[in-house]
Amino acid sequence: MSEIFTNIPKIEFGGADCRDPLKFKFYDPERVVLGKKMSEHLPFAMAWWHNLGAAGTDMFGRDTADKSFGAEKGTMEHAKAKVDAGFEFMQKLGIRYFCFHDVDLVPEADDIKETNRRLDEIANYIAAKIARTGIKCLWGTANLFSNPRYMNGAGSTTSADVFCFAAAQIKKALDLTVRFGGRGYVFWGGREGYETLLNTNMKFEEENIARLMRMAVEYGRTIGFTGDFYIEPKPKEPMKHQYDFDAATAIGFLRKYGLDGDFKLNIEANHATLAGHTFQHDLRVSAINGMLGSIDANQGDLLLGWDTDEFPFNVYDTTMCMYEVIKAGGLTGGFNFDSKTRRSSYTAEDMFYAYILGMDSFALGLLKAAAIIEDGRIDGFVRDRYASFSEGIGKAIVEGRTTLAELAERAEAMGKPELPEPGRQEYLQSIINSIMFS
Ligand code: XLS
Ligand code: NI
Ligand code: NI
Repeated sequence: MSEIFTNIPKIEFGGADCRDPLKFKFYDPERVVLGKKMSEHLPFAMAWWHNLGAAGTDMFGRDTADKSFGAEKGTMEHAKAKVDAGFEFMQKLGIRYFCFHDVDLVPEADDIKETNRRLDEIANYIAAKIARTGIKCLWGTANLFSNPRYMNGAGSTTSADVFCFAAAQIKKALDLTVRFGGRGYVFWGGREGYETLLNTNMKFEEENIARLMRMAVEYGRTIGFTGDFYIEPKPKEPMKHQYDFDAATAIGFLRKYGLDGDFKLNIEANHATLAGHTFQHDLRVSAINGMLGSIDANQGDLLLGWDTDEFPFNVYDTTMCMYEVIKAGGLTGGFNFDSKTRRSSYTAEDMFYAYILGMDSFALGLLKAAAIIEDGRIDGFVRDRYASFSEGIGKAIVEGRTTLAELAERAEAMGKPELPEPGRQEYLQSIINSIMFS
């Protein structure tokens, strides 16, 4: 196998002032931050579908990038060329994980038996690369949204036969995930939702999704999958209403159906913002519920209402993300770049520039989040803000030693409370800026 990205060297750390576009400015894998190497804080993953598949096609135009990697598209030679390109790409960037859908790996055949045979063939090829490089799978998943049979969803489909095909794809994708050493298995409910209640039994669809997930857990545990299952919430797109709207909704669903012991969440930045939240909000909701598992690292455009899957650039967001991750004690999963280059960034260099941007944005976010934590003013402020609950009546409330009537009596005796302490948002934001730009 010959080198594919011949004009790209191994990407090394160059430092913030370095002008070489093929060097990291902030990601220095060996650098120790809060007692851990950067590379351990940041288990990055390459998304097979965007990096090796997406070639710039949008609703209005065809491919701009050439992702043939020297082979004819739609063939097993091309599937293998993608493996070669992917592993070379990851090695050159020092990325240790990848994420995949079943049909990212091979061209899908009409008959599922043939698709599975192709998957076995490519799995042997990938397993050999894994053995040689030590690069592993972060998570796998089944694409249960592209094929026309999933027009009404997979778990939420109206057809029991289609439900069987969803089960078959999940079973195979779990086999592959285990074979590739995967840490997790993702359910993104691509079409698990609806367009109109005039034709939809919402309760039944949700129950069926839970049935499919329960069967997946049962099967996964019998084949030795010890990692986490993840739901990846998203409020809409492609469906108008998607059942896993956001972190809070997904957590409620998992608890309702008793799946919370086996599942955590995979939070995607762009999905959180589509749900009308900040990325940090959905990370916090996950973390305080013990459900923060993995992250799909990208960013959206707040002026656009869809999943633009841009490479992470906004360092305020990566900083607040890393602040949440550090406080949660790290991830059991990692940071998957569910991101694609813009349509006019169509060269191989652009693929590398994009990952350098994303990795640097998270490295910088890590450094700044560590600085915020070490500085202590933000954490101290939040802690002190609730001081009235540490003593007197506040303590009695927290410890459950009082009643509504007692509190009402106390309020009446006071007549009128003092205003709460100021929230000081602007002061706190200026602290963040002074840390960000020092
Ligand atoms: C789409 C999702 C998808 C999942 C994997 O919006 O982000 O790419 O991550 O199916
Ligand atoms: Ni995603
Ligand atoms: Ni997405």
